[in-house]
Amino acid sequence: MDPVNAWGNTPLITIDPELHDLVEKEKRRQFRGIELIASENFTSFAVIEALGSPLTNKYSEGMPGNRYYGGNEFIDQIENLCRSRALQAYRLDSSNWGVNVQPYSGSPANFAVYTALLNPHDRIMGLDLPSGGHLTHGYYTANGKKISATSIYFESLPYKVDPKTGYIDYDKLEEKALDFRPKMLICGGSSYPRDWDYKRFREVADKCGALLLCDMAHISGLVAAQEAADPFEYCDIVTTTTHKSLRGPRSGMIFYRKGPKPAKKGQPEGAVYDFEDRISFAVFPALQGGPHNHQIGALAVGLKQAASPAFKAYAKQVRANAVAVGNYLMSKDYTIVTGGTENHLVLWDLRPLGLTGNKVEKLCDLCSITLNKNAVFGDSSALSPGGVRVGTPAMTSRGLLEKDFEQIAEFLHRAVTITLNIQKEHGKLLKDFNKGLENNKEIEQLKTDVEKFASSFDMPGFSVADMKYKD
Ligand code: DSN
Repeated sequence: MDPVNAWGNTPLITIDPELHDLVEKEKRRQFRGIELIASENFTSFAVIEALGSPLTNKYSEGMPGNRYYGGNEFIDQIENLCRSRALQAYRLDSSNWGVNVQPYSGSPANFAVYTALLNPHDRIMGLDLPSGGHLTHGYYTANGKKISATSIYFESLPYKVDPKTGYIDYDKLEEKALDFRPKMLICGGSSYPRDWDYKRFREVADKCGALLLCDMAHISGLVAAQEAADPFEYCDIVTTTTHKSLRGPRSGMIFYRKGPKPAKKGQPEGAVYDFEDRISFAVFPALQGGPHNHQIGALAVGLKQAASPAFKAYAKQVRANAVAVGNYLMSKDYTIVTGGTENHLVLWDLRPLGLTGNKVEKLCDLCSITLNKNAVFGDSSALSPGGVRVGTPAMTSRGLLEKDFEQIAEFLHRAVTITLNIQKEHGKLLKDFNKGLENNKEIEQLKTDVEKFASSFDMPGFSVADMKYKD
């Protein structure tokens, strides 16, 4: 083979067997495990095909029709297709709403919104991380350590959930907001199992003159399928990732209002939204370079799939499956934050059992169940959170129904029982606890049962028959 073909057209397995082997191992892990991380999903073969396409080769700084590089006639069409599908997915009229599909993911999308619409040190309010909020909504620790860049460059004051009910305390939020007078109020979270009262957020935002941003990343698939309340009705800006419940590639989007502002007291007649130029300028050139065109192309495909009736059925099933997990765990007398769920996740408070999320996460990992430790309000340390988050989007993409999720909940019950037994026998200290994990027959049996169960379901995105490691 000539040098160009030898370098450029030889398959991965030949060029880099080491990396190929690791990809095959990861495919096996995904196929044989139970994936319960609430922010993860399995995307489709078509999306992966677009992600792995030569669209990755092209630079296209700027916006469609106005680029800093030549050769963008097809990239322009792809980005425009993606933008119009994004508006369609959320039933938005292009005269009132626009969308930027260039953010690399959710955190850059949020930071672009702040860069566009705030000045350094402006005040913002978002849901506190231990209450289920996201880092990028302004998190800093109880002793004032600024963790998120949002809290470094802006002044943030969190609102919280009611410690008794686990629901957002809207009255307290309003009281705090009227004192703090944020320039931006943020709704949306990472581990909040209930829907959002956007109307109430709007009222609070209006009372203190704040912009209202919704980060709908976790529930964007549910919103598209109308299986969750619609943030577009009340918010000024909506950001999202695209790989969670929306089931697309990893990427980010920013939706913004445009056109005339609704008439309001104290506002000049004929006022129009000025978000569009400010947001595109913040995404590029302020924060990002070339858009990732392979992501944008793949997102266009994911959005097309999300517009199908099958996606509506999927989103409905995601919620039904989360309810099934919550009900099963509560039937075993476990504590589920807010006593249930209205979306794709269940937040399991392990503190009444005397367990930490770390230990349960670790034990589940050993049994091929993937979930994550998660703070529960009232936790004193973010490093040792008191709960785990259980999400249903990924396994629902593999076709699992309520009865299958009851089986998953039964596996989780076994995992927690084993964790408790090990802690009782070996002690709470991690180094002692870890000894109980070695050569543990119950863990081995659970792993066998989990893998047998998981591998009986279909796998989107890649061919099981072609996998190098199947068992
Ligand atoms: N990492 C995501 C999550 O797990 O919720 C949020 O960015």
